[in-house]
Amino acid sequence: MKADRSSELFERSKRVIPGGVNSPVRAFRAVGGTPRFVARGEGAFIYDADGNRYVDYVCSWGPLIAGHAHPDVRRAVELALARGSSFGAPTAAEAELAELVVEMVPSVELVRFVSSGTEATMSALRLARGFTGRDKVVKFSGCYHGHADAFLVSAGSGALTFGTPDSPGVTAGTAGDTLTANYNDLESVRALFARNPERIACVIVEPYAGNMGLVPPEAGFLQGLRALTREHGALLIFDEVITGFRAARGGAQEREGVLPDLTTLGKVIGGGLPVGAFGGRAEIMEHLSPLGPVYQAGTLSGNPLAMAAGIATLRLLRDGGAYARLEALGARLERGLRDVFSRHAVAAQHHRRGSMLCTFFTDRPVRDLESAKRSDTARYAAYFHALLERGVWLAPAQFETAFISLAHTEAELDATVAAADDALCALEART
Ligand code: KE4
Repeated sequence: MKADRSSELFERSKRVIPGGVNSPVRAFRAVGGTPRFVARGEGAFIYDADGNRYVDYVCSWGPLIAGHAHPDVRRAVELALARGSSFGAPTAAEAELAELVVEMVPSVELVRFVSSGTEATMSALRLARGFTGRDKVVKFSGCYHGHADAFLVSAGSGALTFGTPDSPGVTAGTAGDTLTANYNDLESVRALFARNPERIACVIVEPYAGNMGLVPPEAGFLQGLRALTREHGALLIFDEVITGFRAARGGAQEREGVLPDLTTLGKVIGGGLPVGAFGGRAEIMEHLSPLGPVYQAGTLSGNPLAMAAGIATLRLLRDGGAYARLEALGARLERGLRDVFSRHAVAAQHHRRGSMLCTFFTDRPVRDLESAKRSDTARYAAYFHALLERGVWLAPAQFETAFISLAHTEAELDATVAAADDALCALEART
């Protein structure tokens, strides 16, 4: 496929934007090659600057669960825009979207809107610290919660006491308050609580880890976190920025039957416009300014255009069989890919929860970051490009998750399976 126009745009962007992109993963560095510049999206498809059409499984990294340019979302945003784009004052739309969130997400009694998932998780952490009066937080290796300093930390040498910065610019002081446990390993969490008695404010976890590839929780893991945090007086935060309104109507907490104290949301809640949110039990949320002492604010929080897109999207999900449809589509694609990979005798682990799925190129089980890292990322990169050449756009990195939307039909999924079959043939021919 031609990529001349994308190449030109990439060169032009690199002259004025670091790396030519506004978010690193878009630069294709994990898979190599020229990042495709997108001209437009329509339903399950995106079209790049050279006019090539792709079945889209990035879906803007999750938000486009209804597909690109959905007519209901377009109409809602156009109507809102005609009334003005931002007021810096409360609007009815914010109450309406908040009512939908409270209705759909089991553990949320009050919710505050922000403009990104990072803002949501950053604010939830501050609220947990303010509510408990404790400083330390626990996260998991391989889980990503946005780019706030507290989260860009990995297990330090004294893993049970200090974190070390994952990025320059994160101070040792900040990193020192972030403790890191292993996903699907309750013992690693128990040890942190034992080593830091009454100093841990919260444990934050992706209930389905979507940022080391898709790694689901093993039986009892989330329930164990719920028990441990309750036992030690710490809050449990589910980062449902990916799984919220995606894993189920009420997110992973509904599907798994585990209620956190706070939930962070993003992506789907904005239907493709910038919305993040954090919410939970009223007694916690009432510590937030202007009611309580924990400060949090935002110029464009609750932006009317973003609220309109979010309301239209959640309405499409709230009633009717959206999740049964997403489950059926996900199962069909998983079945097809498993069949193709086994016919080509390519060792892989296929993980799926609903309309989220991921293929790891490894013959061994993947249950945490260490095992995910055993995947053959070079093979994933070759598979990614072979599919891209065949009109299928997967995540341009092994440690991400693919998404299906309500705009995908059996035809697109079957075409994707056929493309994967052809791609694996081509890759075999090269070896
Ligand atoms: P944003 O600040 O990017 O809206 O959300 C941060 C965030 C928080 N929590 C979870 C579980 C997330 O997955 C994310 C962001 N996800 C990445 C994709 N893995 C966004 C894509 C990107 O960084 O460009």
